[in-house]
Amino acid sequence: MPSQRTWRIVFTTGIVLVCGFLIVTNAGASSFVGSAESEGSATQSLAPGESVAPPADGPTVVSSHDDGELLIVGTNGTVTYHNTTYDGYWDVDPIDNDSEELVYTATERFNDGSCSPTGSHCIKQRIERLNRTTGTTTVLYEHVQPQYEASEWHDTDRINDTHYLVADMYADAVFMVNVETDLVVWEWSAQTDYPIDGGGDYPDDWVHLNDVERLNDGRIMVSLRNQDQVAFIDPSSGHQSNWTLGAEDEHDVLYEQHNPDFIPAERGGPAVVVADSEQNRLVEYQRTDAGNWTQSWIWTDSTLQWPRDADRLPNGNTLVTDTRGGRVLEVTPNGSIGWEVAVQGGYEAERLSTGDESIGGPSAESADLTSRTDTTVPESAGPVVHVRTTVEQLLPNKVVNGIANFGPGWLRFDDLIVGLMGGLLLACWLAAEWRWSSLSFQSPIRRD
Ligand SMILES: [Ca+2]
Ligand SMILES: [Ca+2]
Ligand SMILES: [Ca+2]
Ligand SMILES: [Ca+2]
Repeated sequence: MPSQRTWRIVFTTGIVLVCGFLIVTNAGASSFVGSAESEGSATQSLAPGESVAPPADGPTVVSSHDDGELLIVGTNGTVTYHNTTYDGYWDVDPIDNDSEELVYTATERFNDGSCSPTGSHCIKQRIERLNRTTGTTTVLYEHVQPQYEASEWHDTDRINDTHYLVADMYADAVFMVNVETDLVVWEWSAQTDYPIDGGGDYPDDWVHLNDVERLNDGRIMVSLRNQDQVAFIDPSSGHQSNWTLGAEDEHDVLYEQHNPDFIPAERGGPAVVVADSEQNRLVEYQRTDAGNWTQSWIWTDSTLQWPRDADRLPNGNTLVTDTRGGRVLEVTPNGSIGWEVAVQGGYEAERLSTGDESIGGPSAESADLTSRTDTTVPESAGPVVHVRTTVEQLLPNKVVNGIANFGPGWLRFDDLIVGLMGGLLLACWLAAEWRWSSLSFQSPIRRD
């Protein structure tokens, strides 16, 4: 039996190794531009203001709700704008082709009831406009709702100066509001066409309606994340079930997706490019003449984890927000990575000067994009990345992504596992010390 001294050396060594691992793997990470491992390149450790190569062809705006950040990264990787006013920043869009003006949704949670007449937990949903040259922000629309597990508005689609479509996460609905009069002029509720015993728990996080987009033909496309599908609504005749992409629990098509973008026939569609989040991949589906959807493109690599945005740019590149992979990257038509910047916990990104989302981008089929499904860790990656990725790939994606989402944005899966091992080691040490000591507990009550 090893002596107490030997056991103490073992415990001390174990805890020093755990601390050393956490320090080494997180060195260089800052709150918004941290470190990322990329295919075929060494680990980048970027501080705000450091540049990445090759340069992008325009500034990129990125939103995050992990730490509540809106930032703009210049063409050479320099952070030129950074705002942390609110708890969460979600969709951000350039206004038309004027990249000086942006519009975004931002949320602020109140747990003291100060924004609610009923005194309960509440959330302020805002649509704001930013002039990135002057830094001036203007609240266009503000709405207070009760706070649920997932109640933040994730997306708006600007129709014109006065009208906005809102993806109402709280009400599981989509509506168009006149932001000058505050009047809602049109609304579609998911309850009209979907049973409440599908999706997530009703009413807490039933649909998780996370994206809305008005198509050129006037139809509205919405993403019903918890139903694993993208739905099409005709404002006059209603839900078009023969257009639905995906189906509940058909995870080989879509699995709790984010940010679908419609590519119309004039740019090689109809097609929908989408971040298939729980499958750790980006996919595109092409609409056939027979009225079916067929997969026309797929892209993933060993780093991609819970992506939540994919914008097809006019040059055929795809701008990707890799939320838990910790980066925003650009995938080129031949499937390689053309540009990359390390961003922890991003929600979505826009390349300014290329328009809103995938507007102007060609379909994968018409641009003959090369797919990629290889998730082999590159030789150049360090041993920590090899071990982490191997463990992650052995577990279901939903488990790994769920654990990653449980902690703060910078916390990686391996940090959590190693941290838990460290905590267990410490608990064993304390238990052993108590057993070795002469301490004993006795009841404060004595019975004569
Ligand atoms: Ca956007
Ligand atoms: Ca939008
Ligand atoms: Ca979209
Ligand atoms: Ca985008």
